[in-house]
Amino acid sequence: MPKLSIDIPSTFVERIERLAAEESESLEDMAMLLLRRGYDFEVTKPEVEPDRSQRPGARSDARLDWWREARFGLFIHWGLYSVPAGVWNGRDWPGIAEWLMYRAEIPVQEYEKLAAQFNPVKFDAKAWVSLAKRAGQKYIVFTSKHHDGFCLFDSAVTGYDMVDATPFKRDVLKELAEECAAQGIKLGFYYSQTQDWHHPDGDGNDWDFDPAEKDFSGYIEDYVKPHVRELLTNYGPIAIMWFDTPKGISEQQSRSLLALCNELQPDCLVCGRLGNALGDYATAGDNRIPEEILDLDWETPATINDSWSYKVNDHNWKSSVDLIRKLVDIVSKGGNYLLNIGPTGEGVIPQPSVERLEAMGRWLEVNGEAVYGTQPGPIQGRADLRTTSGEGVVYLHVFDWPADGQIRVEGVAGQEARLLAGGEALAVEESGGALVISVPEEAPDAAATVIALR
Ligand code: FHN
Repeated sequence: MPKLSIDIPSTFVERIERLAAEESESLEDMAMLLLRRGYDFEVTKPEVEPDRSQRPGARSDARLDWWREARFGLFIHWGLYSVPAGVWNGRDWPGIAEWLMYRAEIPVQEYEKLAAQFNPVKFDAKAWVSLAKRAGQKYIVFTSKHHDGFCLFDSAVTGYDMVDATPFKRDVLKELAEECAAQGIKLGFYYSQTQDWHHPDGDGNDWDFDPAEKDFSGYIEDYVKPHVRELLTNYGPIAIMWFDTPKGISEQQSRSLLALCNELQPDCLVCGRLGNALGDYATAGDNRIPEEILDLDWETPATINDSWSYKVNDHNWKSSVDLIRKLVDIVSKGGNYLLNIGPTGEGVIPQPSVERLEAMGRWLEVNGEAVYGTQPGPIQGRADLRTTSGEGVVYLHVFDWPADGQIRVEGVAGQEARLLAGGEALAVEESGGALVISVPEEAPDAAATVIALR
C-alpha cells in the first residue's frame, strides 16, 4: 500500500487520538475512518452546538415540566444494522455499528437484503419497558428510523419497513407504545430527518446516488413529513420527537417540521437536533457533559459501551459506578441523561447493559429523591462531590470518601445531615466559615453516597 507522508496539525492529531480512545480503535483505523468517510472533523466543538440549542421561550415552557422532573431516560438503537452488528463481509468495521452501511459504502440493494434476515423472535416489548422501569428511567426514546432509512413502524409511504419487509411482520412501535402506556412510561421517537442512505433524495448516500441530482426539499415534503404524521397519529400520545443530525436542513424546513409536530400533538417535545436552534430543549453532543451549569434545558445522549446499536465486538462497557457518577454529574448541572442500549438482531438486550441499568435502578431506589425533580446544587466545580438541591434541602453526592471522616463544604447552610442510605443522622458543625459533617469511616456506597443537608 502506498505511504503518504504529510504534516498534520497537532490539533487534528489530538482529535484522532481522542476519537480512537473513545471508540477503542487503533490510531491507523481511526485516521482511515476520518479520511474515508469524513467523521465530523471539527476540533473543538462546544458541548451544545448552537444549532442544537433550545428555542427562545422554551426555558419557561410548562410542557417541559415532566421532562425536567424525569432526569433519566432510556435510548434504544435498534434496526437492520443490529443484524450484522458491525461485521460486513467478514470484516469488523471500526466505529459505531449503526453507521456500517455508510462506512462500508454498502449499496442499497445489498443492504436491503438484511430485512429478510431481521426476525427478532426474542423481541419482548414488556421486558424492554420493564427494564427501563427497574433502571429508574422515566422515558424511552426509540429509533423509528435511523440514518440507514429502515422504518421500524408500519408506514404507508414506503415498503421498506418492519411490517412489509421483514419475516417478523410486527409493528414493534405499536407494541412498544402499548407497553409504555400499560407500564406508565413516556415514549419518544428518534427519527433521522436529514440523513437517509436508502432514499435517493435523502442526505448521505453518495455511492448509489449523485448528490447533484438530489431533491432534498421533495424528500422532506413527501417522505419525512408523511412519516412524522404517521408517527404522531398512529401510536397514541408521543412525548418526544427526537430528530437527529440536522446537518444542512434549512431553518424553514426545521420550522415546518416543528409546526407539524405542534399541530399533531401539541404536548410532544422536540429535541434540539431538529436543528436551527428550534428544539424545546438543547441536545448536547454524544457522550458530552458540559463542564458547568448551563442556563438551558439540556440532555446528554450517551452510550454504555461505545456503539449505539449492537456491535458484537464492542466490549468496552463503562462500569456502573462510572454510569451512576455520570448521571449525578449531569443532574448536578441541570441536565438529563439519555442512556442507550443496543438490542441484538434477535431482540435480546445485551446482559452487560441489563446489569448496569439494574445497578443504576438500585442506586436510584435509595437516592432517587436527590435526582428526580432536583435543581443544580450550590456547590459546583469540586472533583470529590456534586450537589443537587430541592425545597429547603441540598444533596451532597460524595464520590471520594474522606480519609479523615469529615466532609467540609462552604457556601451552604444546614443544621441537619442525613444519609439517604439507611437514614443515619450525621453530626454537623460550623467551623471557620465551613460546615463540617462527620461521616462513617467507610463509604456506604462506592458509586456515590448521598447526604441530605437541611
Ligand atoms: O449519527 C448518530 C448516531 O448514530 C447516534 O444515533 C447518535 C445518538 O445521539 N446520534 C448521531 C450522532 O450524533
